Amino acid sequence: MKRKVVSALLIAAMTLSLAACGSKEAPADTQAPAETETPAESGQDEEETPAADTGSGDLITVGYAQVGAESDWRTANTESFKSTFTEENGYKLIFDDAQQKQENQIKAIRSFIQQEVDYIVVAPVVETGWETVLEEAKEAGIPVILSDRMMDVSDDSLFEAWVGGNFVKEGETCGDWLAQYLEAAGRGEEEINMVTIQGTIGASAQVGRTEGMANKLAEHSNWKMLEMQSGEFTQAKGQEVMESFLKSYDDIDVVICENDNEAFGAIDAIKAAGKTCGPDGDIIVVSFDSVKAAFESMIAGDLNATFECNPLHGPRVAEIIQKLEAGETVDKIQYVDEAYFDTSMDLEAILAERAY
Ligand code: GYE
Repeated sequence: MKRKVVSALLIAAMTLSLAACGSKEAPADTQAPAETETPAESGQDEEETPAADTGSGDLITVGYAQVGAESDWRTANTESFKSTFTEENGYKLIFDDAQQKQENQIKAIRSFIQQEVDYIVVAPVVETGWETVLEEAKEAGIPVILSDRMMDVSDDSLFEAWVGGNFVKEGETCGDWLAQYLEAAGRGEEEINMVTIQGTIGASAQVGRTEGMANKLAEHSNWKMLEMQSGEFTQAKGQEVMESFLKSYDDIDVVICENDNEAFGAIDAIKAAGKTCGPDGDIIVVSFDSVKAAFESMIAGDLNATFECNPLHGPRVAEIIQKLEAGETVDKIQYVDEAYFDTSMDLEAILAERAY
């Protein structure tokens, strides 16, 4: 899909806000997230897995080209696919872990084509560079479904549908939260120095979250982004990047981590440098995903807030496949409802119900 098509769809969806996170204790002034236009089911509850029609005894073969195993989010996403696409549910899953390398994903897709799978599912590492291999899938007559991250392709007939999070919106929600948090702390007019530990450069989750935050930075002339560097969505790299930021700047007020695992690394680096973080600390730490460990980090007083990105795409992709099998049309772009969480909420109670 061309960037401008993606942008138009994002803008259309962004005019509608995110779904309410269900907590009664969200900061009063923070915009309550509301429903998106074509929301896929929110993933917090046990989701029903649409079962394949196994009347003929045939299994539907699905090749899943997964990004890697870089984060808790990714582990939950893999688990969602493995527990959905089971023989019991009428599927044969061929799972490939690309270790965060696009060339491995391209190889995996070619191998799925050779194996004549019924569907190819891709969580693309980065947005660009997919045309050739998608053309090959199209020529072989194999439908491709994208989940999690987007692809930037010129011809959107190269894939059937995409389901994932609204990353720009997540970044904007983060910026809005920060503005209100600083305001409530009497720091609304203060010069605020920020750094960003970005995700994998060129991944939709990185591109969108950075863009969303940049939109909010533009609204606050007293916010200064000192530096942005990629932490590759991993805890180890997040720690390394934060260590180098702390060496370069002694006046960081906020660190934006483009996923929770990077935040865990950043928190370790902050503590190792003899500084403190969290609601009572020197540095405000915010991140994206809202995995269980992020709740533990907020409860421990280290992380300030986390902006949700739902990884439970297995049942959503199965639903798309079932519709395609039945000859029905599917929504091309399907955003998932997402929330945010911060230390003003009853985190223990939310954690107890959390699916990932
Ligand atoms: O935020 C991160 C993972 O693409 C939304 O990838 C996903 C991101 C998620 O590694 O933790």
